[in-house]
Amino acid sequence: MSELPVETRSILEAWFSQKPVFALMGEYSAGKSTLLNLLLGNDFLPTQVTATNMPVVWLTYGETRTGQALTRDGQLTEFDIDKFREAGEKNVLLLRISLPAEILKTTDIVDTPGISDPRLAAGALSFLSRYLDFAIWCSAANQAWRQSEKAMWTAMPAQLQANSLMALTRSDLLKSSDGLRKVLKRCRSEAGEFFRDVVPIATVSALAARSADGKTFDLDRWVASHADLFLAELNASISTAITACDIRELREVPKPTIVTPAKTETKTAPKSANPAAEKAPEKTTRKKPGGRSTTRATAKPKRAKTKSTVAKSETSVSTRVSSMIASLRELRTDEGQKSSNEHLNDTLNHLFTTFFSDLEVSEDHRAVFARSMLLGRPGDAPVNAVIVQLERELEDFTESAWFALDQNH
Ligand SMILES: Nc1nc2c(ncn2[C@@H]2O[C@H](COP(=O)(O)OP(=O)(O)OP(=O)(O)O)[C@@H](O)[C@H]2O)c(=O)[nH]1
Ligand SMILES: [Mg+2]
Repeated sequence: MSELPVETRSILEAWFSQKPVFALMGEYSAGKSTLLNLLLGNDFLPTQVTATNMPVVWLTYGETRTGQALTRDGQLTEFDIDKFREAGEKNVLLLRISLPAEILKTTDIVDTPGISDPRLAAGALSFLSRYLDFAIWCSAANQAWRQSEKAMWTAMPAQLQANSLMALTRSDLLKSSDGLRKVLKRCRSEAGEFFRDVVPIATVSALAARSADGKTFDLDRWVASHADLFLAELNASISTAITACDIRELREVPKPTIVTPAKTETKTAPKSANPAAEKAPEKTTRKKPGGRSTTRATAKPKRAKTKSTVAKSETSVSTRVSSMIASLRELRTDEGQKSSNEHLNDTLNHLFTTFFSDLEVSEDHRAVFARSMLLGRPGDAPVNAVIVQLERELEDFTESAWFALDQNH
């Protein structure tokens, strides 16, 4: 596909310069739009607006629902998003839609049409990759990481891959948690080098775990869908996208806050169903169009430099958790006085993903640990207070009766 005209590129550049942007990508019917609904927290879009025969849809924050169609030659035309089918015709490159969804205050999201022919996908989506911080590559867990997917994704630029996630969608269709573990292991081994991480998500179950108004949750179902792990990983990618921007001082973009159900209740009402939804700015001023940082998101996101890393496989879960507590104590001593909690956030991400990559860890442990880690995530709290809280969570976790029982199995 030929290079876009300069007018079109400068419009895309202007949009890209405002906020982090990530795309949902994957083959036909991989579950991209369903995942988008989960992230938006509401069915804001008319049905099928993101169906396969639609152009790329770029979602951004707006108090009211509005739509603009961008043609390849850089013409922008308003359209009624309830009549999106008409807008998708005629040389339209992408549709830009503003919606009042919390997550869009922090990041723009691009939904792409699923195309199973790698040659077509390369043409249809190649223009987009330079305007993305990362992508979530959706791959159906029951037939994950097919050759055609590999061909499409590995053609993407390495810097886009570095902070991207593979979402194993439809993970509920696998008959057992053992089945999921095997698929996860295979995908991490075969595709791990092309992604920051591979995470499962049973999107339909996660949607069902949340009430229609998005305010109450069936906690057990929510955790079983892996939604909390998935959202934590997504927030880590968004944080990296924000952090990697070297003009960060010019704007106050808060770290996304993970919102999870409260620990002690079985059903509760989190403040928001969305990641990255809290304390987001009403408007952002990253940089003028064309002034994008060149250092942004070019390197693989750093893993935290903890002094004691968590041992794998051969040690017991309790030893691993103790090691994590020790890591946190060291961090408390070394980092606690710093005003920035960036390093702590990195460390938590590291501990979190280390624990979850450990295939020896049982589902129950994962669920409890996920909650502990998420509750310990720093917001504006002083770093030391957050660490102390997290230490307590981990200690409670290892001292609980069921944990001891499980250890004796
Ligand atoms: N069981 C199950 N079904 C799912 C899940 N996620 C999506 N689906 C179903 O898969 C079908 C396709 O989902 P979509 O979200 O439209 O997929 P898509 O990738 O956007 O599809 P295209 O845009 O057409 O490429 C729908 O019937 C969804 O309900 C999941 O986690 N579990
Ligand atoms: Mg779709």
